Amino acid sequence: MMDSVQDAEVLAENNDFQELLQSLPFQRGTINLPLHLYKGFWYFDHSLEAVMAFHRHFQAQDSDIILVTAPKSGTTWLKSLVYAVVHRSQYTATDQNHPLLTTNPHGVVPFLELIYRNNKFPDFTSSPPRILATHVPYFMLPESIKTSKCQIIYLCRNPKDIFVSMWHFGNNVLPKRYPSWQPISIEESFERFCKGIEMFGPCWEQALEYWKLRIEKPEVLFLKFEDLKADINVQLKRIAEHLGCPFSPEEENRGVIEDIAHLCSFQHLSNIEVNKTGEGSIPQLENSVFFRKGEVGDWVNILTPSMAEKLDQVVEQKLHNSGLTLN
Ligand code: PAP
Repeated sequence: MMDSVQDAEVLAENNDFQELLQSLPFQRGTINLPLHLYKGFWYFDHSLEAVMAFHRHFQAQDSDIILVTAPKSGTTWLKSLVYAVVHRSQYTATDQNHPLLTTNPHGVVPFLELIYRNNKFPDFTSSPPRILATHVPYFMLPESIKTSKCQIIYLCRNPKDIFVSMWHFGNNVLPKRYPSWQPISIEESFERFCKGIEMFGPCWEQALEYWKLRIEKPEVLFLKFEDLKADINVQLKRIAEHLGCPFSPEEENRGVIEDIAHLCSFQHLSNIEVNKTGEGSIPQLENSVFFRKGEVGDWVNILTPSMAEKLDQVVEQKLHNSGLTLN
């Protein structure tokens, strides 16, 4: 009975979605794939459909931990850090059986928009706390997340480094994945990025929304990639405190924080076999595509000074008087 009700709901949603899609502005984005504009943000058609199913059907639990990022802002790192912090009593960071030694971070913390891509009523069987990730703006999160006590961790990154990471990702991944994909010039790609036409973008609009929200919602912890790079131990303490599992003085003395920082470091994770040669943590992608340089300021190697200035201005105009800086 339940199945047939769900089938009917899925059918109706599919029809409504196709109608909606036809009505949305449509353009190729930063890495030259087609994107649709919905309520101020750009999505692939399949991502938008999944995001809408997630929005409608996800039932949050108070113990859930939701990680939110713009693509290429350090999602893989954040997933590994939060997983290691939350599960540290089960697996110490030096445990030879630690799941992060055999599974890519995207395999231990799944994206909600991927869970909902092929199934509008997925079975969430994992035991609490569930750690789940998404790239969506706050207003697209389901009501059940907004009204529950579940914790949200938002991670942002300098948009210039996001662009550069995205540019390399597109050039490395897309020719293999989509043989008909047409490369574009970096100038054209950059122009589109400055207009915010990137998957789940504009990233600065998303960051600003979560930045404002952190004041009224103590459930939101706001992190910056650059702060993680500058002092990972301090940020790990913030994460653990936010999640209600602060490091004890005894753990600090034993070096637990440093061990987690090392386990999840770019140097360590990127050299683990599963992350060098494994694939499929995100469908059709090699795990190695999530590890390139992991640095701050790599944009100087690819953006001209005038490009950098232009993007800084776009972002600064948007963030004006908000107290948030991303550059
Ligand atoms: P997403 O696009 O699926 O959200 P995300 O992890 O945000 O994944 O993107 C990969 C970026 O995170 C890469 O940045 P880069 O191109 O500037 O190098 C990748 O190198 C970086 N990254 C992945 N793991 C780590 C890590 N442990 N520490 C620092 N940076 C990392």
